[in-house]
Amino acid sequence: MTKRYYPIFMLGTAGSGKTVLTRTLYDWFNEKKLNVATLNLDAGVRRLPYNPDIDVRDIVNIDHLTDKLELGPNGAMIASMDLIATKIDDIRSEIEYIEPEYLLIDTPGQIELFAYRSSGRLISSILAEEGQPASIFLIDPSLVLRPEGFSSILLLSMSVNFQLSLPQITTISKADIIEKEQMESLESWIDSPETLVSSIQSYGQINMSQQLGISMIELLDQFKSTGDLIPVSANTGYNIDTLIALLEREWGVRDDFYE
Ligand SMILES: Nc1nc2c(ncn2[C@@H]2O[C@H](COP(=O)(O)OP(=O)(O)OP(=O)(O)O)[C@@H](O)[C@H]2O)c(=O)[nH]1
Ligand SMILES: [Mg+2]
Repeated sequence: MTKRYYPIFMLGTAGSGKTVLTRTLYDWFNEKKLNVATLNLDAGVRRLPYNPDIDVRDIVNIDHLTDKLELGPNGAMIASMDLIATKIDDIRSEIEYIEPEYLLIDTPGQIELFAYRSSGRLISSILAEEGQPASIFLIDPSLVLRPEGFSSILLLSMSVNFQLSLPQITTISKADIIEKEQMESLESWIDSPETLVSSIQSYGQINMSQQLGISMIELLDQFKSTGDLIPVSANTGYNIDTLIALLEREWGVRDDFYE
């Protein structure tokens, strides 16, 4: 492994934009002439907008697995993750051969596969252990239209952080399609947990589920979960520099980013 090795894990719910962000960040590092590579961990993906340097589809053929084990699509993804975990030494050898300084790791759509099953956690810990890892958790804006959704997804992000123990930056993806009104709500929820609480309270008499929501928000506030939450757009490049600056902060400032 190179002395400086920064694995960056893309995490998030299905369709949140992990793959497109992998491509955008790859271009960003490449333009700065930094030594960057990509690793696709999604055995089920059909087409990628980047050309992965390392690709688990070379190890696992999801269609063969589905037929051989007579599995449904989710079962096949679980089996593929287990199979990848058994081949993790091959992936490590490929990384050692390529010697990237920055490795962008695109994870499969179903977050529970990667963050909650032991095979996913094993893969992440092995890829992280020899470098200075960071992770980006993407929140799909369509899931955070209401305060309940916003709090729940932040809790998911916190839970993933707890599972994987990776330094984590949380972003709201696809900022280019967030309507002005939604952005204003999001900004007010990010800036002040009290606004979130009052949005939940505004529904009328406090019932059990609202009380649960308020307790969740207090927990999120306690751990400063909205601290660095930023909207980004992989399509337009909006806030990508800020995202890199947050990654940089995890690693310690590096002058060559801005040469
Ligand atoms: N408008 C907009 N659309 C985006 C952006 N990023 C991703 N998308 C779209 O969102 C959809 C899902 O993007 P992906 O990058 O495949 O998401 P993913 O998280 O990798 O998806 P899975 O791996 O299937 O879970 C695609 O239709 C993308 O074109 C963005 O910044 N803006
Ligand atoms: Mg993807």
